[in-house]
Amino acid sequence: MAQQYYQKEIETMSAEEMRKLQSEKLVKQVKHVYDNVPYYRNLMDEKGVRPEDIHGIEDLHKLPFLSKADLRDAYPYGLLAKPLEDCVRIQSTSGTTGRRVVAFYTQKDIDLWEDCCARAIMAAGGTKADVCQVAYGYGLFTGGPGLNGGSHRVGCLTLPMSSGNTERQIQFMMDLKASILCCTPSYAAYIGETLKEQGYGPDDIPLKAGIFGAEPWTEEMRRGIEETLGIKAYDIYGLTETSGPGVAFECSEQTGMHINEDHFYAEIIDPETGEVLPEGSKGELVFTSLDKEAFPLLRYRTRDICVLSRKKCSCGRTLVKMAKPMGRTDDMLIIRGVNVFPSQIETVLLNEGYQPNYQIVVDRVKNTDTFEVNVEMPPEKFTDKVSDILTMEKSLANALKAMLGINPAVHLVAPKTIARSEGKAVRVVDKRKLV
Ligand code: DLL
Repeated sequence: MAQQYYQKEIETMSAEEMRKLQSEKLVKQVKHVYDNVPYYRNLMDEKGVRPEDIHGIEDLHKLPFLSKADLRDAYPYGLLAKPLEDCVRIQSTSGTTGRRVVAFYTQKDIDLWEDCCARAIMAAGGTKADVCQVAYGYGLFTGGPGLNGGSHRVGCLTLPMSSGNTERQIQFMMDLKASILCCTPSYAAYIGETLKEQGYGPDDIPLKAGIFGAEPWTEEMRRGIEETLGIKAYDIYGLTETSGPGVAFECSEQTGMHINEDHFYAEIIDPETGEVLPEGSKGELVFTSLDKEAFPLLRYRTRDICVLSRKKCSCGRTLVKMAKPMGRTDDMLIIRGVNVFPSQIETVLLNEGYQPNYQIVVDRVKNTDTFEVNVEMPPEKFTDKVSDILTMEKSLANALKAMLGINPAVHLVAPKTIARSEGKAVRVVDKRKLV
């Protein structure tokens, strides 16, 4: 396949030129943040570092880290670096108010983000002749809006489907001859299975490529999707905090994702000590947004475990590559594309009058995540009347849905039947083999 680039000059820039560009941007960005974000200014002051100490990327390690806890402390406006009147959009993660990340964008931030997604679409072979079906969720989640914007920039005919309603997805895909599908890998697999059940083989399906991300997926899953849909499946990575999808994207080589490092500088650190590790080491991925205006995070700890590589890539891009994330340093689960923390479940249980004796069981059946929460009935609520149990389960499921945004299957079990642990409680049983 002839290589297509959205911004060739940047995507194939020499390492020296890239470092120069990053350094120039970093110096400006640190000043912008120091002048406009008192929260981060305090962190810098505490560490005794001033904007004048940062002359380029070589000084990045002097800056303090930002973590999800900082985002929580500063919610909602504490990390905003532009007046609200200059902001045009928010996007957000799922979760409670406390856990929710609200990211702000100026128009320039949106432009930059959409450029990143356009690079991903063109790396997957997309051109203005393509019909791009965007089946990521639209709304607060960044998946739909991000890929939608990227698709427009490439000039594809964009089908803004959002997720769900699989029958309709298939109808539009077939009738309008969608050639690129953007959604989570588990939804792609589900769409593939449904097409197969309806009698469509890979040659009957108009798709040529898929851009799948937002959750971990394996090489086996990739092969399965590629075979069923008759496509090449590309990985895409991102997080709400840094803008959304398109922080990194795969090219035809399919050996890791190129990081859009002219916008997001990546470091790998030892999660225990914070020490910056050399290329090729496994550790926590940390991003510095080099030119975002409204919500510029410096040295943001993603909690994703990853490895970076600067090996030459056959696609011609010189952008550093990240491996598929290999897990997380926290207990966040991604279930059906939604970020779920066990502590959120615990909060609901306590609010609803239950003890925190519970276990979360996650599995993947027919490429769709299943999500069960087994909870002990407290002795004072104990009943063996089936209708009462069903009512209690339903009410707890509703409370969990309200908190998490996805529906668990709740099973109430008799008091003292969930195994007690002598060490760390095993709260999560994840049967999906994702890495
Ligand atoms: O998932 C943004 C996104 C949308 C990425 C569409 C790709 C496509 P959040 O909901 O904030 O944002 O979740 C971010 O999801 O820290 C990773 O743990 C995980 N993640 C995202 N992409 C991948 C991927 C979006 N390709 C969190 N592989 C991140 C594995 C991924 N994990």
